[in-house]
Amino acid sequence: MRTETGQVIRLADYHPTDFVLERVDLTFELDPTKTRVESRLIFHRREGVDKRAPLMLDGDDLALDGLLFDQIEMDAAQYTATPSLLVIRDLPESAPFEITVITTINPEANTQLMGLYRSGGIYCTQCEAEGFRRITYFPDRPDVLAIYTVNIIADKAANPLLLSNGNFLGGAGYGEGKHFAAWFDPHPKPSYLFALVAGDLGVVEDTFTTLSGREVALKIYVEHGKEPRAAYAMDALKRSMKWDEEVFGREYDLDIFMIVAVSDFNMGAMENKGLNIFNDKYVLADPQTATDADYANIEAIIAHEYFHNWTGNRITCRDWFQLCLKEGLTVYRDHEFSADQRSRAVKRIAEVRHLRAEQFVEDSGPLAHPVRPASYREINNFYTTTVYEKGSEVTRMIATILGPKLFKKGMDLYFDRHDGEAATVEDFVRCFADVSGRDLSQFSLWYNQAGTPHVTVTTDYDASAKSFRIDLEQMVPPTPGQPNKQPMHIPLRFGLLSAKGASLKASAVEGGEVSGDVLHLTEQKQSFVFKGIKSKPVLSLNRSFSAPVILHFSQADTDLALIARHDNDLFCRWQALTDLALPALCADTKRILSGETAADHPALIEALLAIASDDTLEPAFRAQALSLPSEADIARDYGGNIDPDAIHAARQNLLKSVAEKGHDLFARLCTELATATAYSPDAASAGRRALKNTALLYLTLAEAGPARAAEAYGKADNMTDLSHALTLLAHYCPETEETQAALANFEARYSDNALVIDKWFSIQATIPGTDALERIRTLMHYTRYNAGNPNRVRALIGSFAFSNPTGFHRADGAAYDLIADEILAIDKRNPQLAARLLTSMRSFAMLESNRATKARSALSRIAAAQGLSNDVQDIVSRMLAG
Ligand code: B3K
Ligand code: ZN
Repeated sequence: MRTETGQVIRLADYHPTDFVLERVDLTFELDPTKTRVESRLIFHRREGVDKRAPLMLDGDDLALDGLLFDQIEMDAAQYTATPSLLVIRDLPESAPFEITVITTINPEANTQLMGLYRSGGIYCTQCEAEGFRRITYFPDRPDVLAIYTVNIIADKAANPLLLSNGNFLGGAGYGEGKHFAAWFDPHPKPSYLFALVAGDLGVVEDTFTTLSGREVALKIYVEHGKEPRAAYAMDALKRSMKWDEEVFGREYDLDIFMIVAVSDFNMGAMENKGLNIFNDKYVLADPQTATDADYANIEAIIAHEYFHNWTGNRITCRDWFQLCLKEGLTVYRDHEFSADQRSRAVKRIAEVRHLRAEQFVEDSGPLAHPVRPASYREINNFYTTTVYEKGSEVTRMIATILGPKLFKKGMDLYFDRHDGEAATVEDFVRCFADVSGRDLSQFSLWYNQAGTPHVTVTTDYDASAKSFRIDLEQMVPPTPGQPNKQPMHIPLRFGLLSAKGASLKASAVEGGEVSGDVLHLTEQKQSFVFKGIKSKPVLSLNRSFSAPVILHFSQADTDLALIARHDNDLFCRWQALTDLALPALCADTKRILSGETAADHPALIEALLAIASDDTLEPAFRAQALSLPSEADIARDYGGNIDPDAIHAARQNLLKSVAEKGHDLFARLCTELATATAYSPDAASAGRRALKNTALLYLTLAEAGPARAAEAYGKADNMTDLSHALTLLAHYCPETEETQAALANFEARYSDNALVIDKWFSIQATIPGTDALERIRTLMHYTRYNAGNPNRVRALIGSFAFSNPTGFHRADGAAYDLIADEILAIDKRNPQLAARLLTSMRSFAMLESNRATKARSALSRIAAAQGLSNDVQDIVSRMLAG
């Protein structure tokens, strides 16, 4: 809705509704432009509430077509209806009563993709967070739980399929070519979990037998002809259902579980009870069209939405401030699932890379907010990496502090105690405090204090006393609205290594709490002293990234090299390589800026190649180790006054040096890892492909020509290899004939597959350099680009703005102008998409001053535009204020 000034909603103002909603009975008569919605609601006044208090129902862009009280038309004097609110007065003091609300809505015109809309001829809904109020007037908040019956009436030929939440009750003909279906969901739910789908789709069917022996029908609906591409999603769903039973003791609770894939969707997917709706990008896969990364994403998102059935649906959130209660916890669960299905260490490294690239950036900029915010103007702007990923890390820290047994006990208590309720973060934390007897009040600061804590580490070895001391000091930086912070409870896993890399036994005898291999930093400054350490040890700290903090620890390069070679924590081995590489890359950036050439880094390169050639390590890990810190990683470490061109040059230089020194090794890896067997998406095969393709990247660089990549493009028999080869050609040999030929070949081959053409868009959108902008302009006019489809926009404009530092931040600021124009145009149709795109500029203040000034003026132009959505207005004003 376009509101002039976004109202601020505060957690402190929470109070329950005046009326309790008991039952919801919805009837939809579907029509592309005039869908009639009749909603019968049974309410009673909550005990103790003022007898004259009116019933207030939320709306968004609605017109009231009829209002009945106990089946009788209401007197107009008894209510007031505006597009955003229906107020009904003079209602019974305590007896239950029925209100019938009739609205007519236009799904075809719904370009916001919130509420009921049409995508490719399919009716579908998206109600989280506040989309249900675009369908009918309703107490549209997550603490209003009710039991729903849904009747759907629609033209039978166009909509053979009529779906909603819960179990199917029955259906029949309805005359005039129409038919109807009725659905009943026995589980009380908030309106944001409501869903309806109607249309003509193909289906993939299977069944799952739960631990207690109930058979559940599984159905995945996709466009006709795409059924074979839903097989992997079905397999991931069954594995998710089994895993949740085995690891969390959670069984599914309806007779049927359905997933529908649609092509116009603002996000990845939505966990509507029993009827998940997915962006088709996260359902459809086959070896010819999906990459290993696509398969891994599908597995993770199918799991995530399924896991919401317990963490989100059975136990929901009291209010939107508690969003992390379902999202952070469910991300933690899907991370654990993927870690169990794949390689735990490699998964953890990928998670941390993502956390740092997205959440750490958010947490250090103008949009920083606590995992549980205290206020918001637009809730859709809080589906952030802080709520999701940092929320997951906070859950992980609870598991680290309590240990696996107590964590499980706490989760079980949470499920027992709060099933069927709308809960709070306090409810959740209390379960862990109750089972462990631990005081978690300081720990709870993680939910309320924004900003990534910095932990400074110094160590001292006293040879005569044979004691080793670790001194830690924490600092949580100021963030918008929170100038002063209190010390947090930071659990740091650690280990001590001997000079030969062997693990040393260590238990502290003085200082802060140490439990097992976890140091508990709880004060601003704290020391931990270990006795009986016979020789100077090397400290491996924050193992498996047990706490989402920034460590400042000047470890000697020799110590880092030792950790990289010998630590038994693979995450720390990867981290040590990163800690060797980042300072080198930052120093080279400075050299390049002052007109010098970059330095040689023999020790770093040797450490990288030692890992690359170690056949005892899993290939996926070796691939991760070989992929140097990204340009964005370097920019973060650089700390401010960022010149993306210099960073790019420094990184390219190091890549080339590694490529030259490792040429023979990379050639060997490319040959050895080229498999003759059929493609399989499993993690081990994907890891081998990742290492082979990383080796190919270095070979392409070393040989400075398109031959290798062009050959790989020609030979590729799966999308992972094909899109990688195309990326190498486009990014490293852009002006060559081979590249032009491959781009044209790819386009022609996949012209009928929008999801694959999205890859073609993003590969081209991320070609480094100032020319990128012209390329974007050209591609925007390409017939297969569609500014109304979020996937297309994200593939082209999103990839450019988020993932092409040299192209997007070109010094003349021209790309900022383009993005501002696009944001303003998209905002008129789809505010959520526009607001998300806008966050690509959240770190503009870190750029060198010329670019920062140009970015600021583009942002000011957005802020000054007329008729901005609440979504964009909220983000742009916070960015400019920060
Ligand atoms: N719960 C949804 C996200 C809804 C976003 C609304 N703007 C998907 C998920 O996190 O599982
Ligand atoms: Zn979620």
